[in-house]
This record gives sequence, C-alpha cells and structure tokens, in this order.
Amino acid sequence: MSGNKVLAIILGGGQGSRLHPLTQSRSKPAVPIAGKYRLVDIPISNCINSNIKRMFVLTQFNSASLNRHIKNTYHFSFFSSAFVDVLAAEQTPGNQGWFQGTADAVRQSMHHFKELDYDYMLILSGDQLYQMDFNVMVKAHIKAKAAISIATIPVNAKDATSFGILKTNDKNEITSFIEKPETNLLPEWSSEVSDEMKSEGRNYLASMGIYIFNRKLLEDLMEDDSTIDFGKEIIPQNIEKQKVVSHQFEGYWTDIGNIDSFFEANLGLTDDFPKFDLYSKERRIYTRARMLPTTKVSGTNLDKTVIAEGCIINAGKIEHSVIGIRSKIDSESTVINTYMMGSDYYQALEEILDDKIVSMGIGKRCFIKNAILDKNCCVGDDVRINGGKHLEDQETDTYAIRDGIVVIKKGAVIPNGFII
Ligand code: ADQ
Ligand code: ADP
Repeated sequence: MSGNKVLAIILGGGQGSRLHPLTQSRSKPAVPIAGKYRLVDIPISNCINSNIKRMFVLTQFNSASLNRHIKNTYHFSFFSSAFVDVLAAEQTPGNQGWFQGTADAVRQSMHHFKELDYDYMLILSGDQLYQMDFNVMVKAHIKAKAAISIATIPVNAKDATSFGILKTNDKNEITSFIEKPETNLLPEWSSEVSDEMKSEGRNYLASMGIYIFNRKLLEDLMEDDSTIDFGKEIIPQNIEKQKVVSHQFEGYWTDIGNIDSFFEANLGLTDDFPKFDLYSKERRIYTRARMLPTTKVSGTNLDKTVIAEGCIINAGKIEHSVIGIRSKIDSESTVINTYMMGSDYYQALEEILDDKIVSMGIGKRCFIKNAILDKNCCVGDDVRINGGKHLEDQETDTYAIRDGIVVIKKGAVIPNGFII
C-alpha cells in the first residue's frame, strides 16, 4: 500500500487548557516529552514509520517553538513529496472565527488540501502516546470497503466515561456510538473483548480519536458547517448512513491530554520495560538532532532515571525521574518522581558564577518530589518542593499545582530556601 494516497492531519490542540501551565507560552504539540522530544513527534513518527509522509499539524495557537521545532527537524529529500506543515487557525475573509472543535479545525483547513492528490485522510490526535502502524489500518479500511474507520481500544469502566464508546457487529462494523457516556449508562455499552482484555476489566471499546475518511465523504461532510466535533457529531451522525468500521488495537496507547496523565506517561519511561518503547528499531521516534555534548554525572546515586544529552549532574540522589536536555542539578540535591524538561541553552559562565542570580537548573541541597519543571527553570539553593495529594490545586506566577503535581512554569525563578 503506497502511503502516497494518504494525507495525515494531526489535531494539534484547541485551547490546551488541560495541559496548562505547560501550554501557557507554547502550543500543545510543542510541549516537551520524554526529555528530548515534543508531543508532535509521536504522531509524526508514527506516520513516517507507516510511510505516510505528507502531514499537516493543525493548531489553534501558533508558537515560535512549534515552528522552529518542525522547521529544524523534519527535512525530507529535495526529490520527495514529503512534508510536515503547520496550519494555525487563521482568519480569512470567509471566516472570521477561531477553530472551535476538531471538525471545525479540519473544515477551516480544507482549502489547503484541495489541490493535493490523496484518496484517504488520516486524522490523528496530537496528545497520545502510542506506536501504531497506520498502514495496517489503511489496508483493513480498503479491504472492508469502509467509508470511515475508527481505531479502537478496550478500556475499563473508569476510563470509559472520557472516551467515545462504541459497539460493533461480527464484521467489525460500528453499530452504535456514544461520546463520553455517563457512568450510569455504562452497563449498556460493554462489548465482547479478548480474554486478556476481559481479565483486565477492559470491557468497553473506546474510540482512540484516530479516523480514516474516504476523501469524497470527508469533503461532503465538511460542507455542512453545523457540525463542530468528530466525536460529538460527525461520527454518531454517520454510523447509520455510512459503513463505519472499527480497527481494534491492543498495544500500548494512552491519552496524555492532562497534567496527571502527562506526568505518569513520562515517568513510565523509567520502568525496566517501559510500555512505550523508545528503543525500537522499526518504530523509531524522531526529533530534532541537536548535536549536544554527552551528559556528565558526578557523585550521584541514580535509580530508575532517564537522562537526556547535554546534562551536568552533581546531585546527591535522583530516583524515578526523567531529566531533559541540558539540565543542571547541583550538589547534595535530591530529585524524586520528577520530570525536569531541561533548558533551551547553556548560560554564560559569568551568569552562573554571579551569586546574585539564581542559575538555570536546580541548585544545591534542594529536595524536589512529584514535580514537573518546565524548561529554563532557575531553582535556587535549599529549595523544597514536596508535591503530593496533600496539596490543593492552586496557581501563582511561578508554579501551579494540579492533582498534587507541582508544575514549575517555564523560565520561573524559585528563590533560595523557597518551600512548596
Ligand atoms: P477528546 O480527546 O476529548 O475526545 P477533543 O478534545 O475534541 O477530543 O480533542 C481531540 C484532539 O484534537 C486533541 O488532540 C485536541 O488537542 C485536538 N483539538 C481539539 N480542538 C482542536 C482545534 N480546534 N484545533 C486543533 N486541534 C484540536 C476525542 C474523541 C473521543 C475519543 C478520544 C480519544 O471525541 O471519541 O474517544 O478523542 O482520545
Ligand atoms: P529545543 O532545543 O528544545 O528544540 P527551542 O526550539 O525552543 O528548543 O530552542 C532552543 C534553541 O533556541 C537553543 O538551541 C538556542 O540556540 C536558542 N535559544 C532559545 N532561547 C534562548 C535564549 N534565551 N538565549 C539564547 N539562546 C536561546
């Protein structure tokens, strides 16, 4: 199957409010994950690995770091038709509005796709962690002569209320669909799943928000501007009118659209055998090649920790943490259950040696637990950040607390001796 007939759209994010404050100064696709990547690298890499090499990233908020990242990362051969283009919400004479929902975002971008040669549109979410071969799904879509295919995954009752839940017949055709059902409706929505899934209590078939549409159908559907969302309108309205097929996936897949799930997914990379495999030869995750120096560690007790390139670590102890590019952690500091994103650049030596300035990174004798440190944070000496469920949600200029996780904002300066 040639990837040339498939055009991919990555839904890069609406307001991004669920990931606030990580999205305060950047669009969601540009949020750094796993120490050296950005969220958008996941769907883009899945497309490249599936030989789908024409992609548009739709975003509501066009940040400099997203454009820089895409421009500096995805260089295809001069002779290839491959591209990754960012389409930010734009006001045109015909449309004064801002993107509202997912279907709206696609509708407002349709004129960019008109001249392109494609038969199938693959629509992806920008905030999910998974590795999937979309070609298998495209092949199944063509074989089934489907109009729409939806990637699906069995989930448990607790998660089922956050997703579109569906039922299929014995030909995998979707017969009914409900977007984010209330808990009291769940008993009517369980499906036949494999024994393994059943044993994990995953009895509900959820939409992964990954869709394949036949071109003509999508173009027709986008003509009707009363529909706003795929999950709320387009999919439920077309179940009976079109052949809509479920493509079940049983690999690792997780939605990382809020601070809690984002934090867990990042720390999950420190497991002995992480569910998300960054070491796979076939399913490689691409990102910007930065040519950074190797990481230097001295006197640190390290356990279950992932450290990216270009770091200078003199901490006492780091446990169950992900330490991003160019991070600096000074002596006698302890870092536990923390995702430190790292820095965009190295400070000049004069700044580092100036006692009046809090340097970038983590200072001496700090204790940091259950935290996310956004890029370029300057944490002074003797700072204590003890995140956990005992803390209530709150927000200041320099940090926010969400579900007990303390998020230090990008570039925030946390003075010596500060306690959270
Ligand atoms: P949600 O994830 O709740 O459910 P939604 O918030 O609409 O759906 O977001 C889907 C994706 O589109 C996200 O990556 C989001 O950031 C992005 N997005 C939203 N609005 C956008 C806009 N205006 N411009 C660009 N991108 C935008 C959906 C489905 C469910 C399904 C889950 C699976 O509706 O049926 O179960 O995805 O995660
Ligand atoms: P990343 O390196 O994670 O891809 P960005 O795309 O946001 O990060 O930009 C990082 C690059 O931008 C750095 O390599 C550096 O050259 C430059 N940069 C960003 N901010 C600054 C700054 N305040 N001072 C100097 N250089 C900066």
